[in-house]
Amino acid sequence: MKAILVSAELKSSRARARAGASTSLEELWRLAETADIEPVKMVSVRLARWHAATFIGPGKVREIKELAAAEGAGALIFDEDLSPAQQRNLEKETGLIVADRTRLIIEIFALRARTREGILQTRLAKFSYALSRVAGKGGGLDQQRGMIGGRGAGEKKIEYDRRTLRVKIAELQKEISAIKRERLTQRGRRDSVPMPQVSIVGYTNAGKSTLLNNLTGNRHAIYADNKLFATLDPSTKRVRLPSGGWALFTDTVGFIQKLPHALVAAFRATLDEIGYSDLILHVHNLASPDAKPQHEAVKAALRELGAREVPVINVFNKADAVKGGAAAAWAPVRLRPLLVSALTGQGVPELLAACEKALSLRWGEYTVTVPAGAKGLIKEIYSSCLVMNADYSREGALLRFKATPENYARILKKVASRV
Ligand SMILES: Nc1nc2c(ncn2[C@@H]2O[C@H](COP(=O)(O)OP(=O)(O)OP(=O)(O)O)[C@@H](O)[C@H]2O)c(=O)[nH]1
Ligand SMILES: [Mg+2]
Repeated sequence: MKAILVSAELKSSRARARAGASTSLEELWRLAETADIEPVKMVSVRLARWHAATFIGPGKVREIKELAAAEGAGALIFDEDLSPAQQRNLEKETGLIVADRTRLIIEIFALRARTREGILQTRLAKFSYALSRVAGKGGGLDQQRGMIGGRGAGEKKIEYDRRTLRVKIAELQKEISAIKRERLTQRGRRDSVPMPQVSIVGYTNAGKSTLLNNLTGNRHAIYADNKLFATLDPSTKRVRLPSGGWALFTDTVGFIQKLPHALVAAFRATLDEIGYSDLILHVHNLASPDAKPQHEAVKAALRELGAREVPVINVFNKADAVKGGAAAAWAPVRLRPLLVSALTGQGVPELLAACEKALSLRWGEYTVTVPAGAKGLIKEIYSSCLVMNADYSREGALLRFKATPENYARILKKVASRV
């Protein structure tokens, strides 16, 4: 279906806000394409004031309706959130389907989710969004009628809708936490050796999945594509660090400006794990002219998730796609530029070295004598620690290694049970 994209701003808004609106509208264009909608025109309207009934006012509604007819468009998509009443009024007056950015993003998530957890989370976001739309006071006509003569039919229906949605939301939340628990115990079983956890985060399309594919040496391990929200479901891979130890890297859903709150809340079960990781890799797309606002949007999302305590390494990806100076124009890049290309592999060894260094800040140096015959335990130490020296004798192996204090405590316990 063809669609016209609309963004609105007040004439009094500052120039910088206006520049932001135009890139936001371009992003909306890509979002529409991702949802298999064919955008045909972008319209920015500047208003003296907001209009309660139709958001943009009768004059602009008429103009856009004519434009849609001329372009053969069947839908209008607004960059700003519309109230349920505004959406209804606009649909009535134009005869077109009217949606907003939030609804579009939720639809894309619904198209993209593959795992059971992702599908349930998207459904949860849909219901929460719907609930926020029936919960508003003074919204529909029916509701107003209900308010005059006691509990009218409209009000009863809204009460009913609200209750049904709440029940569904509670059911979904229960199911999601059950899946999360299951996932965590499975992972716990699989990785009885505690490895450091690294979360890869960043704006959608920054190259997170491509980077993890590069790190694992398998270009097709995770689906990566030039689409927004190509990957929604988290995947965790084992990655070898330069000195031989292993770490678990997790690629997850990307962020976007104005990410709907209902989605962040619904994906909480997945996103919370970022806050529990040992290190965050924040991947930036240097090839995007919006790298800086994207950086801010991701930082705001991390703050909202409460991941403030975790150390962050800023990674500037797609270095192959920018010519020399372009990257340096952006201030944070000058601080400590870790330029990489997930496509060509440029800068990846340096990135891994930086990860190891950051992770090893928590490591201590320990010496343990592993009794002879405990081959499995020695193997475990080699795979979860950084072994610096090993002396073998008849009594066993004297190992000097670096490890996290938790891992050392675990190893000591195992050694004690062998002697
Ligand atoms: N030129 C260039 N393109 C890259 C690089 N890394 C990724 N890309 C391309 O950028 C697009 C997005 O890459 P993804 O890895 O899917 O991005 P993502 O961050 O996982 O995106 P979402 O899953 O949508 O949030 C793909 O077309 C990649 O081929 C790079 O270093 N250089
Ligand atoms: Mg991805």
